[in-house]
Formats: sequence, C-alpha cells, structure tokens
Amino acid sequence: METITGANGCDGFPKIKVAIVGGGLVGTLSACYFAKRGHEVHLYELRPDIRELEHVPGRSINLALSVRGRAALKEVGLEEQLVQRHGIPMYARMIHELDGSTRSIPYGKKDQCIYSVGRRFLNESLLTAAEKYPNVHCHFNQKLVSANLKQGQMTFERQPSKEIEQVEAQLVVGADGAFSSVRKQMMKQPLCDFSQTYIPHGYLELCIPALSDGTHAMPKNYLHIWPRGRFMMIALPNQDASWTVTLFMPFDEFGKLDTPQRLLAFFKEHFPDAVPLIGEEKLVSDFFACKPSPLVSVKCGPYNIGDTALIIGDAAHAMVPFYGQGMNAGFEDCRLLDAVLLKHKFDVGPALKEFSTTRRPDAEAICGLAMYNYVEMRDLVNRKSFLIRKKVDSLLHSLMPNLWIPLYTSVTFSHMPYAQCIKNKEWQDKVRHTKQNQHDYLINKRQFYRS
Ligand code: FAD
Ligand code: EGU
Repeated sequence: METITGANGCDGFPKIKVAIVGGGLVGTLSACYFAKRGHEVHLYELRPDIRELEHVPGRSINLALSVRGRAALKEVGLEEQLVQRHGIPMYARMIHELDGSTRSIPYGKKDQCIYSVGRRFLNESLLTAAEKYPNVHCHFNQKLVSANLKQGQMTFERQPSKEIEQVEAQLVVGADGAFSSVRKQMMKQPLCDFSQTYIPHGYLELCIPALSDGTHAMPKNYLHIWPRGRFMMIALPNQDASWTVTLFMPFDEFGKLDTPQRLLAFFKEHFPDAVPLIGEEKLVSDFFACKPSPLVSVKCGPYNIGDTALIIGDAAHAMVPFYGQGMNAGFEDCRLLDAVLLKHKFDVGPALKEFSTTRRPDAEAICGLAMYNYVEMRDLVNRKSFLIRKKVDSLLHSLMPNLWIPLYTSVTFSHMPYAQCIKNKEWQDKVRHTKQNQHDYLINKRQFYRS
C-alpha cells in the first residue's frame, strides 16, 4: 500500500486513487480537497474543457453563495479570490411590487450578506485551481456510461467519437449532478432508496443589460425579487453590470405565452417595471430563444457503496432552488467529507459510512425546506397572516438577535446542520405559545455559530 508523504498532516495515511465523475462545481472542489491531502485524483467530465468554450450551455448563469459554500472554498484557499474579490455582495432583498414601488429587507446586521457569483467563473476557477495540483488529472469529453462500483470499475465513452475506455479506481466519487449516472449505477444495489419529484414550475433566464455608462440598471447590492404568487422573478447582479433574471412559472403558463404580443402583455401586467429594463425587443428574443427548464428534487440513500463509491452534491441531493442552497450544500459536502476522512485517517470504508449516515438527514432537511419554501412562496406570499408572521419574526430577531434566529438565518448564515435548523424552527413555532425548550435550544445553538 502506498502512503502519503508531505501533505497537510496526512503523512503515513494510505494514498488512494480517486476518480471523480463530474467536473461541475462540486466535482472540481472535491478534486481540490482530495489533492490537498495528497491523493491521486482523476476528474472525468462529460463536456469539453469549458475554459476553451465561447458559450457554455446549461443552467443558471449566477448563483447566491453564502456562509456554507464560502467556508468550504476557504479550506482549499479559494475563498478570498472567488468570493471577496469576484463576488458581488447582496446585503438585502429588494422586493418589487406590482405598482413598481420597491422596499428592501436586509439579510441581517450591516455586514451580513450573500454573494452573487458567476457559475462559469466559479467552475473555471475551480478547474484551474484543481489542475494546479500535480496529482490532479483532468479528462474532458468523457461520459460515464456504466460502472461496477463495488469493483471500482468505470466505462467512459469519449465524446463525440464514442470510443470506449475502461478505468479503475479505489474510490469513485459521483459529482455528476441531478441526473447522476453514478447514482443510477448505485441504485441497482439492494436497500438503496431513491425518489425524485418534478415541480409544476419551470424556469427561464432573461437578462437586464448594463446601462450605456457601464453601470447596473438597478441598485447593485441586492437580490431583487418580484413575488407574484404563481409567478416569480429573481435577479442577481453580474460583474459586467448586467443582471440575470430568472422567471419561475408553471409550464402550462409558459405554454400560453406563445406569441410576442402575449408575452409583452403578460410582462406588462405582472412585471411592468422590468419591461423597460430588459427592453421589449430583447425580452422577446431572449424569451423565445430557449425553452423553460424543469426543476427537480432528488432524495436518495445511502450515499456510499462500501469503501469504493460515494455520491455528493446534486447527485446525492438535488433540490429546488428556493433557498439558494444547492451549491452551498454541495460545497459543504466536500468540507464535511474531508473532515470525516481525516478523522478516520483515510480508512475509507468507515469514513464513507459515517458521511452517508450523518449527511443524509441534513441533506433531506434542506431539500425539504427548499420544497416547503416553494409551496409557501407560491401560495402565501400575498396572504396577510404570512406577512405578519414574517414581520413578527424579523421584529423578534431585531430585539433578541442571539436568541431568536429566523430559519433563513440559520440556513444561510450559520453552520448549523440543516436538520437542526428545522428543529430550531419547530421550537420557535412552539415558543409562540410556551417558553419550554429554551435552554436546550441555547445549548444546541452555541455550537454551530462561528464568525
Ligand atoms: P452540476 O453543477 O450539475 O455538475 C455536474 C457535472 O457532471 C456537469 O459538469 C456535467 O457535465 C457532469 N456530468 C453529468 N453526467 C456525467 C457523466 N455521465 N459523465 C461525466 N460527467 C457527467 N445553488 C446555490 O447554492 N445558490 C443559488 O443561488 C442557486 N441557484 C440556482 C438556480 C437555479 C435555476 C438552479 C437550477 C439551481 C440553483 N442552485 C443554486 C443549485 C446549483 O446549481 C447546484 O446545486 C449545483 O450546480 C450542484 O453542483 P454539482 O457539481 O453537484 O452538479
Ligand atoms: C432562487 C433562484 C428570496 C437564486 C428564498 C429569499 C434563489 C436564488 C429566499 C435563484 C427568495 C426565495 C434565500 C437566500 C436565495 C431571500 C433564502 C433563492 C437565491 C428564504 C439564480 N434564497 N435564493 N430565502 O431570503 O434564504 O432572499 O436563481 F426569493 S438566497 Cl425563493 Cl438568503
């Protein structure tokens, strides 16, 4: 058995050959973590090297990065470069009412913010960071088509030639996204659970271009929201002073917007203030240039097969985007996996088992919260009782910032395990009537807040 020398306090630990399937956000970060510990890492990605592409097809152009994602980037030395330097801080939401008026609701104290980061920038930077390790080897245009995960054997099909290649590794890490091929192979095993749910809403991305003087067309340091019940729009700022606007709407409603006239009438009715910002012509051409994409939520488990295979990120727990936590949770997977491997001195079997059993309830918790938020936003945004509850929540938080933590605060600004965030919320719901449990809660809470 080969052992590790000269890497991050891992000297003498076994050196493993790791194959990471999927070079998206989570796969590339995971490659950095394994490389940092001195292992031999092979990263297999279906697409070509995105750094050489002019246009990258696929999902959401920018994302909201919060505390959990940042902590994971920090441990491989990338937080400063990717977040502090490139990210655009958003200190509050800005709500756009139907009449065009706006109001802002801060995320927390003055300096508390989330960051808008470009997916492509993040992915390219992570690839470059991974490749800087001499022990990382990237293989592009390689599609995993089958695997014997118990044996660590994988079959890749080269794109576009369809040439077949067999590969072996001691550990296969599936970071190949919501429609994971590694997961498909895994779920053939007995005692593996799997469920997926599509929501009736799809999403489509639009763009608010920069003003002619090169500045943002709306106040820059906000996450802009147009809540309209069954329809919703969200906008996040980009570095080039444009905005990526995401429209969420049921597929059947998308279907009704089949002419430029109907589209413009719809926007003028529901998002009148956004029309001049996007521009009527651009709205029409961008809208009809692509089809709305579906949103899927996946729960499965366990995440490992013995000591030879593991799934992380969306492959393990794809969620609807209504908490802005998918990537954050995937990045947190990387950090927690590294910690558990270190704890077990890279005795992979027990480490994977512990990761899977401890992470699964938390991953399912955030998947559930995101789905719950979807339902809540769709059905309740305009209902009085809901708005009052939110106001009371903020008021209590401002009066007792250390005691009364709204749910989104523990999710977005703390390291509290997601399942604990739900318990915290359940406690609050109860406290509206009793003061019970307060002591337990305080003790639990203290452990998870770090600055
Ligand atoms: P992916 O990013 O999907 O990467 C998977 C990679 O695997 C891809 O590169 C793919 O090409 C490759 N691959 C797939 N199959 C194979 C195969 N067979 N062989 C080889 N390679 C393969 N999260 C946030 O934290 N904040 C947000 O604000 C946010 N907003 C979102 C908005 C929308 C509209 C959506 C849809 C999601 C959003 N998310 C957000 C979630 C976030 O996009 C995902 O959680 C994140 O991309 C997961 O990363 P991943 O690496 O696990 O998967
Ligand atoms: C959806 C799509 C606002 C990016 C949930 C908030 C999201 C994001 C919210 C997308 C919302 C919704 C939270 C953050 C974030 C809010 C959050 C959602 C980023 C409860 C690019 N959500 N998102 N909650 O609090 O905790 O601002 O596409 F509209 S960031 Cl749906 Cl904090």
